Parts: sequence; structure tokens; C-alpha cells
Amino acid sequence: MSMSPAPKAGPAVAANSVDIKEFAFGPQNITVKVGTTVTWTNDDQDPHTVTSQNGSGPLKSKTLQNGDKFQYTFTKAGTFNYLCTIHPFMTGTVVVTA
Ligand SMILES: [Cu+2]
Repeated sequence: MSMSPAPKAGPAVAANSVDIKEFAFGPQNITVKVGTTVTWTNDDQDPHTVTSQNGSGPLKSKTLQNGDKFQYTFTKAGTFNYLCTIHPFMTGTVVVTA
């Protein structure tokens, strides 16, 4: 019996902007082409981060306050999983295709 239910990930959608709202990344899973700049915007009153999982990836935002934006240009194809370090149950994925 699992202690934490698997998150219900929505289908990956083509998008280059992600809203952080009500403690979730939306869309949670996006696909972009190499060279795309993705923008995250914090619409919550609480602070959030956009941080690669395991601390090994390229996404390392500062703490985003309400209205703050974080941008990153993906230069390599791959699957980039990230989370909010303040609320690690908040997760998202960017799939970058050539
Ligand atoms: Cu958060």
C-alpha cells in the first residue's frame, strides 16, 4: 500500500507558458521544441520555485513571489522533471523535442 497516491498527470500539451496557481503547475506537462523559452508565472500569494528534480537539471529559479516570472530556454531535447522545493508535491514536466 502506497503512502502517497500517484499524481494524476494530465496529458502533455504544447505550450510555452505555465501558470503556478492553487499550488499546481498548469499545464502540468508540456511539450516544446528545442530552442523554446518557457515562462512560468506565480499567480499564487504563496511563494514557489521551479527546480529540476534531484537538483541535477537546468531549472533553478529563485523563490518566486506573487507575480514573479521565471524563464528558461531549453537547448537540448529530453524530459525535464521539476518541482517546487517549498511544496515538493507540486511537480511538472517539460518534454523537449528536436
Ligand atoms: Cu510551491
